Amino acid sequence: MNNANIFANLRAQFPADLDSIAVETDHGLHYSWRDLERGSAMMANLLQSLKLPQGSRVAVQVEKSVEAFVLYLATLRAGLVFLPLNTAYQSAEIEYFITNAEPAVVVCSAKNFGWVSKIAFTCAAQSVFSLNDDRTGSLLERAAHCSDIHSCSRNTDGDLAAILYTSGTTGRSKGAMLSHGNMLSNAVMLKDYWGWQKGDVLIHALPIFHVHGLFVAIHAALINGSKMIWLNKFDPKTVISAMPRATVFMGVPTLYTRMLLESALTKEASKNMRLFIAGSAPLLKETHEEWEQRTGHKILERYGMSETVMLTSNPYSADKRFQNQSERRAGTVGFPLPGVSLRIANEHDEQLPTGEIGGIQVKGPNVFAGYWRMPEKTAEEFTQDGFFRTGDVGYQDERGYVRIVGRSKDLIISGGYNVYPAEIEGYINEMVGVNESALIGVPHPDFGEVGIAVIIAKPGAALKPDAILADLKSKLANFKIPKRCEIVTELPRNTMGKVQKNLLREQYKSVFTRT
Ligand code: MLC
Ligand code: AMP
Repeated sequence: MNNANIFANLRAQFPADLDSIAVETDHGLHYSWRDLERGSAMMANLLQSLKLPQGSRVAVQVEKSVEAFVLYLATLRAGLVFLPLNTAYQSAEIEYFITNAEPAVVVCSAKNFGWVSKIAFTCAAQSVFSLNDDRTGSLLERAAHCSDIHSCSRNTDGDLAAILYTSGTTGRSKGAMLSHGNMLSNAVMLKDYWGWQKGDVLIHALPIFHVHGLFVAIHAALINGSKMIWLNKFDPKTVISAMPRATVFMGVPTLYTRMLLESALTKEASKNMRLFIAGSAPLLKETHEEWEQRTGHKILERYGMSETVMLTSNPYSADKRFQNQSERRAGTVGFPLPGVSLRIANEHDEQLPTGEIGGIQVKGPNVFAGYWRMPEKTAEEFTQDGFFRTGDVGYQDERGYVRIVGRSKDLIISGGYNVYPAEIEGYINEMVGVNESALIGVPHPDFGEVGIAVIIAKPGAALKPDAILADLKSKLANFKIPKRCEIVTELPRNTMGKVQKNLLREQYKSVFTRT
């Protein structure tokens, strides 16, 4: 029987010449395919020496580095479950994830080792290692003593490979459980759908704790045996200067708008590039058009989520069989990918006619099994006939292109990161002198959308916006901090007494975009 372990399948596509370059960093380091093979074997042997039960979680909150990527491969290879955490998360957030997921192993930056290990050992973690972005830390020291030969764990399609926490509508994050089969089926299909070719080189400039940078980008490069130009942090100038040596780039819309501000972005600079892919947040039509004008390339926009990996995509190539469907259309996220069933449904989960707006529901081998230890929440998100309710709202036009027009989930997507208002409102409402708050998302030229907190004070209380923001900053990841705080005397409400966030969004919509 074939081994469904995703590492085994990615490894099978490494080039025959293992000494050729697999990863080149912006610091001038080169890693061969053999380095990835040996490094992941040593770390996998270290993890296996801990004799952990099947399904044990390895929680990782470290700065982006090639070694952190190798740790991801090693975890898969050892048959354990990878649990990546955003580096911006602070102690209360990390405490929640570790308490909820009960990882057996935690890997963190040396600078955070004190407080992270305290939380981890309180939650019965067996080992805590450090890993820094300068190739130091106890993980590498310990792995250096392990064998560089390792036989990959055997897994079935349904075995758990990763847990990705996505923020919850009630303020508590849910761990989306992704299996080897979910991720492998998506990677195999995208290799074909996006026309990956021999000689492709990917510029990797995204964080590696979310679906986009960790799964879509890394799996695509590895399954095609393609080299990656690896940037630990996104910098528009560095990406543009790497384009003559690369062919594929993936980014959230903010990365594209930031590159458009650079005069070095020209047709000449991008002439070696084959494909620019965008996703994780809506790409404005203007950005799509300006990019085409400046570079001659039409960005390919696709749509996905933590629970499902990739769901829809604009077409890669002009396929003559489908004359109406071969164009990358701005403002759309394209077609359901092969193997993905997508329907636009009403509140009774019934399919709506073409062109009508409804909830986007999906089914397919890429769709997750459920939320970690939340069977009721999982049941709520699936329909009777097994479709997953994405919480996104849209329609399919007469040619079949999907357009996302809104979200039924109260969510702000800022620079590609998700911010759930309920979580932030919960923190604000606990502050002394606060009566009530509402967090809304408004357009922003750099991040696409950002949060504004609209707050009512308790009678007699004098609230200071700066103090509120500083307090939030001391507790929450930086991207969740509202970019502005407004103190008001009342909030608009409907007849049921519910705050009408749509009216607030309308009122504040031009705060950041007014020139
Ligand atoms: C940083 N800041 C943000 C922010 N990122 N504010 C709002 N939203 C964001 N996304 C703020 C910080 O709080 C800080 O504020 C200031 O900006 C500078 O911080 P920084 O760390 O130096 O920022 P920078 O490196 O410029 O980061 C911006 C970014 C980054 C756009 C490069 O946010 C990023 O990499 N985004 C990509 C996210 C991503 O990969 N999403 C994929 C999800 S997967 P202050 O006040 O403290 O100075 C998914 C599924 C799918 O959605 O379909 O793909
Ligand atoms: P996450 O939970 O971080 O995986 O975020 C997934 C959400 O990002 C989706 O449910 C969508 O709301 C949003 N998203 C992803 N890609 C796109 C896109 N191309 N256009 C609009 N929204 C997107």
